[in-house]
Amino acid sequence: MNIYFAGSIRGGRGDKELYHRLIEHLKTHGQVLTEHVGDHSLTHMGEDGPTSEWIYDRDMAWIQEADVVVAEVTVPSLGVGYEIARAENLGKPILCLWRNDPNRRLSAMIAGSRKIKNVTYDTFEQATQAIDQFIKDL
Ligand code: 6K6
Repeated sequence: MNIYFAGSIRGGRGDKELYHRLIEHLKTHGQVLTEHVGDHSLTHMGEDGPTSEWIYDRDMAWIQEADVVVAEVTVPSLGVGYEIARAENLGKPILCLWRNDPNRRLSAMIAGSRKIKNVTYDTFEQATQAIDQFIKDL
């Protein structure tokens, strides 16, 4: 199974360690096309070589190839929102993981979409359980 994992890069790298751990878990289910999203050395500038046009073309091609899209949406990111919308238009199954925070609310564009499986979690184990259930239900 090809898995497209989306997480914030230029939107902020505060959750990069979490992305890395989620990607390691996703790899038990298939090939993660976007392993770089959990790369510790990748900063919020997200610029270690390729141009934005190259990144865009490659990521859009990977979304087309993906069987599922899993996004960690706690750190707001224009790119992640764009990828989710593209995946919706392509009819891909989408899981969005949102870490519970009483002081913030997930965008209604994600929380309100009937095409997205949205899961709010507190612990890492809850997030991985949500992934396992999402893949089991495909
Ligand atoms: C080179 C090597 C590793 O990363 C780079 C350069 N940057 C990006 N490479 C690949 N995908 C990217 C890069 N920057 C953003 N994206 C895509 O947009 C990822 O798939 C993320 O899910 C999403 C993040 O968007 P922003 O708006 O937070 O950057």
